[in-house]
Amino acid sequence: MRIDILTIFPDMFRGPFSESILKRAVEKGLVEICLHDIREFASNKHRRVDDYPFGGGAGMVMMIEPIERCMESLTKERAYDEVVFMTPDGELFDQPMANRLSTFNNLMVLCGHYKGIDQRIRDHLVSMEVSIGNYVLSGGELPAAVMTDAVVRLLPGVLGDETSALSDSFQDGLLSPPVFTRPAEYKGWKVPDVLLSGHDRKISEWRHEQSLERTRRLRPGFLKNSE
Ligand code: 6GU
Repeated sequence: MRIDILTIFPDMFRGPFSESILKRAVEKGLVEICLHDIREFASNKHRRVDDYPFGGGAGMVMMIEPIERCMESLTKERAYDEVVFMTPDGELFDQPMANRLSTFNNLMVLCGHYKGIDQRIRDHLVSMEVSIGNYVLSGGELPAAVMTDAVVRLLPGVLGDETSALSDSFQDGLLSPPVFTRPAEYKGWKVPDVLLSGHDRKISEWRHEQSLERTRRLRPGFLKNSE
């Protein structure tokens, strides 16, 4: 899979993409993450990428031209499954959406600023708008990094244990059961006996019951949708 990210702040991604699972996925060649600085596509002398809003008002608006030129340099090389614009009024990102995006070959992600991007970009150049939750962030960069993490970890071969993405919280519509490691008792706090019993069937049953109980208590909506 290849993910092209268009941003005026490419450096915001270098931290999250240079550690842990994302870093390993890139090193293994399982995903190619390409950062594109929109500013490099500004044709004017001062490399301006925003301008005053027609009709007046506060704040600057990201201009069409540099974004369109950046997109065109990419679309002439390959076809994209979706061109995503990150915005708080987009479709809410969730696990099913991450699953769908992870099946793509080429994904383009545009980071902009709410109220701050010429509407014609959204109308004509974007195929999908995504939000990561009902709160406002300063730009689409952190949301794009969040979405990228959620998608890349689903790609085959990214997680060490091939089955672990499947047993994730949310993946089967249930929250994960609690986990424990040594010591079996710490300051009188005990690990549930069943986990020490060596009885595989009982352990599976216990974990499933814990998943159900946690889901009922913490995400009752998940169960309502599947019962
Ligand atoms: Cl995608 N962008 C911004 N600026 N804020 C957000 C968001 C996106 N999703 C939640 N808040």
